[in-house]
Amino acid sequence: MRKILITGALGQIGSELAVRMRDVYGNANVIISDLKAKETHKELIENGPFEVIDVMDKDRMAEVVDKYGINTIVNLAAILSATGEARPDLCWSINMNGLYNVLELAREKKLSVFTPSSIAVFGDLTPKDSTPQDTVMRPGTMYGVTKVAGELLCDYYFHKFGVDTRGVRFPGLISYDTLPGGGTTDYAVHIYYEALKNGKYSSFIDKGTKMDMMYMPDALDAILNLMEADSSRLIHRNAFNIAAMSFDPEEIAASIRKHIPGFVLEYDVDPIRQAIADSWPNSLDDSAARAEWGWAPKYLLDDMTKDMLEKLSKKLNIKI
Ligand code: NAD
Ligand code: AKB
Repeated sequence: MRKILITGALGQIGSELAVRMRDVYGNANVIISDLKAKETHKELIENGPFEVIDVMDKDRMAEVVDKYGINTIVNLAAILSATGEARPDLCWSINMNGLYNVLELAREKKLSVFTPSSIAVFGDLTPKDSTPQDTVMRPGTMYGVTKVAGELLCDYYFHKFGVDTRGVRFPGLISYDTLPGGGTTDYAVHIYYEALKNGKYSSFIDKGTKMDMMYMPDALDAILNLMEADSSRLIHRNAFNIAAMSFDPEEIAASIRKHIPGFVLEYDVDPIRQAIADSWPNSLDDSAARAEWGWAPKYLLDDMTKDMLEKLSKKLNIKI
């Protein structure tokens, strides 16, 4: 039976992954942790074990691993792309040293590790459309640098020490539970909140800028399915391209207008996040993930929009 520790568990992915994993593995077998408890996640914290862990503190992480007999770490503690450009020092420090501590613990205590990579591993020299699984990776952001280095470090720990490391390159993730934490793709979440609250949204990403995106239920399936996949079939174990949909701000707005016809999209482009978006692919080729562990997303743009608006209108108590 798995005993899982999730770091950075109160963030956008972790807050939903924890619920899903507790359904699958049992509440007592999924230990969630973050820098501190958050009032917004009271229910999640009270539903099962919660521990305060800073991933920079390896001894504290080891103490929790021993306390619960952890055999798997899902490492979600990180600084994302936009915050990473504002604080490159912090981004390097947490993304690299945090992961290093997790991998060292995994080596010492024979644990499995899942840690997500990102479309941010790619850069200006990468083919933009149908970006291949194995291609040029010269990212232009500190976040991207840490994600490429993280993929390589996970490969190293697998080949050198036999640590069972796995990961996917997530595109921008869209969800209604927890707001995203300082990324470039965050506009595609904010747009749904603003469409419901104000009927309009001012996008910091420009018209015509396509990026790969995914609805959170598919992202959670990806984590669970890859973690449970047959190890002998995994050639690209730490760095699978996975894709679901690709759109620009006008296309997501058109999808929202099917439910909120008067929705107005305006632009107030942020040059920093725009430059990041311009350096990322338009769409990924995910054939390796499909072949090696059966990856298949369920949500396309219109399915996601319908579900997002239904769920958010309940959460915000706003009728469409
Ligand atoms: P998030 O910013 O929403 O959450 C990160 C969490 O980590 C936060 O709760 C934060 O408090 C915590 N944290 C920060 N520093 C920490 C530290 N030193 N010790 C312990 N916890 C710390 O991020 P997310 O969107 O949930 O992303 C999780 C992982 O998935 C990251 O590795 C990210 O790069 C990757 N990813 C996310 C997306 C996305 O669109 N959300 C896309 C690609 C990859
Ligand atoms: C970000 O925009 O930084 C993240 C990512 C794609 O890694 N959502």
